Amino acid sequence: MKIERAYTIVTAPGRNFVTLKIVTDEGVYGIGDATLNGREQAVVAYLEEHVIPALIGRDPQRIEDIWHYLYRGAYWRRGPVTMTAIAAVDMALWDIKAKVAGMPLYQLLGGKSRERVMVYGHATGKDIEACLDEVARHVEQGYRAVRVQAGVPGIASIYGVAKRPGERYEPADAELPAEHVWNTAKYLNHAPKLFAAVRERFGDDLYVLHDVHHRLTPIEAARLGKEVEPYNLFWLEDCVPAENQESFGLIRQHTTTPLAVGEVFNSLFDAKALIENQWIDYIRATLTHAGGITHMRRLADLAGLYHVRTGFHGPTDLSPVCLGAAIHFDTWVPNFGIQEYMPHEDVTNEVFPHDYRFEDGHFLVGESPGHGVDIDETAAARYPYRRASLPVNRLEDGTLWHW
Ligand code: KDG
Ligand code: MG
Repeated sequence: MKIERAYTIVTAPGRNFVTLKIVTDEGVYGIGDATLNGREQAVVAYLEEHVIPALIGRDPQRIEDIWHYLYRGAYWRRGPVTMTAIAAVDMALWDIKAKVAGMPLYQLLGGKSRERVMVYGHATGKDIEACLDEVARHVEQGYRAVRVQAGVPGIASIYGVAKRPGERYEPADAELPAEHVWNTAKYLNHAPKLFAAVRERFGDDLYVLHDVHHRLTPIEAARLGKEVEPYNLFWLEDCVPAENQESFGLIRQHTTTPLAVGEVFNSLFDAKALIENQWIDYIRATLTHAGGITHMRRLADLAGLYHVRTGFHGPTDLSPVCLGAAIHFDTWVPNFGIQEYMPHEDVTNEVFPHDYRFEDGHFLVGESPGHGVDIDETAAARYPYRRASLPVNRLEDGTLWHW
């Protein structure tokens, strides 16, 4: 079997997505998600200029060799653009292998470790009351785990909270980055009140998560973690930027609040010290941005040795192709923790038909051969790419901060 053709499909059904399609001389094809939010065309160029020409004629069944060819062979290792491109190839090749084997992907990985995959949804509100109403809506829909984010008095716009209900909290239509203004003191004084209110109204059984989105220093994160211990969070996510893995060592000394990090990681090496020192509890890197199934399997195995569990990133800026493949991975991986789930818009689902199902706060994996997600190229062509940017964050004096 040989790779005959490969091409990228860029489409914006609700927001931008990049998909790589690899077609074999036997007519079997596979698809991989290559979406890097706000940097979509950089991955397209990397794939079209440097990766696709080197794939033509290769045996698509040699997934491991192709992975190393693209990783080591490039000389320039790692980085989000490179690793997203490699991930898309890897995901498409696993799709092909599973289709050829006539098996759903989870069977090739080693079979089911669980019957269903627990997810967490996003409850967001302009204030605590509005956020609680959103939590209630999720609980009614069967969610067992909910991420809570609420507006903070005195901060005009904040990560995870949309200006108006039903809107996105990160504008997908901003050609250039919107500017937000941040105040750590106001946030730190307010955040514990949100968790207290959630526990007060929903009791102890709900799994409660929160995303700090990289905004604190290590000692500030330590204070927050310690202060919110009575509310028993499932996790505190991205409490500091993670370039310094040692930061988590400092935070860990001060708090038993479980820590999650890694949605911007693109390789095992971003997480090696975090895992080996047991500074974190959940690793959030996911298939599309961290080298695909081949690499994430290694990362998850390393994590498992140190009691670190998976908690894959699953925002709407990853396509249903990533989510579908992730659900197979989650169904298999022994050290599964939780899967993030932000429902895609109907137009997105129309372009990406899939066989996974959401039911009662969980995903159920599909049984069709491959990863179970396809792309309708005719529908995709109706939604042309539009440049879109993530926001930036500044302190009140204008200093650029972490968004
Ligand atoms: O592209 C950036 C988003 O994926 C990110 O802001 C979402 O933090 C996020 C999350 O936890 O889903
Ligand atoms: Mg996050």
